[in-house]
Amino acid sequence: VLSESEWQHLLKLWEKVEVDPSEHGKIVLLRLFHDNPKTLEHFEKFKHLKPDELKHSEDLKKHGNTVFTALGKILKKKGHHEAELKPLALSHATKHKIPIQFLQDFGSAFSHTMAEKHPAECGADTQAAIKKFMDMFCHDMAAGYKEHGF
Ligand code: 89R
Repeated sequence: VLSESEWQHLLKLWEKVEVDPSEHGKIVLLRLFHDNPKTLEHFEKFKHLKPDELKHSEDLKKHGNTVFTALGKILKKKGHHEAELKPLALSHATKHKIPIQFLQDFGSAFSHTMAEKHPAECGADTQAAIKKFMDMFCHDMAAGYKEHGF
């Protein structure tokens, strides 16, 4: 469970992210594909692109926006995100078949990207809050996965 001050740190960071969610989403996804190339294999629309094409893909920006818009909606619920997570757990477990480990890798890529892009908003307190939030997200997604037998 996150404290009110931890949520406030995250919401303050998110104000920076929201200036350009597609660019933030793209950078985090590129980092994820680099750190764990298996994650890229799940994307029919990206897996055949060359590294340079991927880097400049408008479609990847679009997907970055999709992911970050969803993540922002979840974050703003400050833990009361059951309604938002339900469909996401369903699609990622049964349709996309994404292992929970990949969600954890996403959390690391997200945290590293934020520390790099927004050092002023990413002090030790905020970094700890990011980790807690991502752990909570993965834990709750895993519970949703279990309901669907994945
Ligand atoms: C894969 C994490 C995450 C991770 C996919 C992964 C794309 C929000 C991976 C398409 C794939 C593949 C698709 C299909 C997809 O379907 O619910 O169009 N994700 C779609 O062919 C996350 C996280 C969030 C998130 C969404 C939304 C959609 C979607 C919204 C569209 C609607 C739907 C966690 C931060 C594996 C590489 C909020 C990860 F690596 F992190 F585990 N998605 N996705 N995703 Fe995915």
